[in-house]
Amino acid sequence: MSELSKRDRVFAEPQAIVDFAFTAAVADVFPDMVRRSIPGYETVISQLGVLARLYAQPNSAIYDLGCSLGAATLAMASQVRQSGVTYIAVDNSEAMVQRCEKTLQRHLPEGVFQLICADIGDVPMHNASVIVLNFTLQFVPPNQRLALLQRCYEALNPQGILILSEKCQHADPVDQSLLTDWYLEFKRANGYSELEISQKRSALENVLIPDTVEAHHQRLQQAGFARSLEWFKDFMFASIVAFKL
Ligand code: GEK
Repeated sequence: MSELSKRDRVFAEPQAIVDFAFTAAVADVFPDMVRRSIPGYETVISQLGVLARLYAQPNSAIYDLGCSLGAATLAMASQVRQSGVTYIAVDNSEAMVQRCEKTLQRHLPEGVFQLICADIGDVPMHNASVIVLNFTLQFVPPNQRLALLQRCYEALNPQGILILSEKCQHADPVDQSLLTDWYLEFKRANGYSELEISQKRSALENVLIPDTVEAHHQRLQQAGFARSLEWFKDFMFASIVAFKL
């Protein structure tokens, strides 16, 4: 079995629950973890390539914020045809960045990408045509989210886009409860045990803080984006494209 297809057993054994972190143990099984935990993850990744292909501008930068192992960067780089595009992938987990570097080096020509191990709040951004926050904003403390989106907006060139994918919360409690039940069944169907599901849920409780889709649209507007459009939804996982005019 290749390193990329290792089975996620991070929460398989009973353990003292601490806040979830992107450790080496998580990075080692990450492709399996996201595939079995985020409905539609593979579809979102491949469509990021399609959207980047449409909106990338020649001689601009494409940012992948919270890049993990670089799946979004690779999908975009395989589709974009515009010349002079640089891919800037950022993550603050050393374990992720170490593994991501090997992958990007294997698949992309030298000089086409920069990989930065840092907090996305600290990375200067400019001349961007596409910025991706693929399931990352949900891990940023809520009181820092607007400032980050404002920085994304400032960094984008006119006609640039931000792609924001998130686990969302539903305002209606009945909808929220139905979707939660369906999502739990999705995890069971993907082979996670009740113990794995409940231990991971507790570990994520203070770390992954979801907003409603409406709150995302509102915040994007507040950050300056003229228009935002939800283009993907699978249970409570949604992806939005926000446009800078
Ligand atoms: C993918 N986008 O495969 N600064 C930098 N990185 C951060 C920060 C931060 N403040 N907060 C979290 N991260 C990826 C999947 S995973 C989503 C993204 C998930 C990083 C964190 O280290 C992790 O690698 C990533 O954001 C979130 O398309 O695991 O549900």
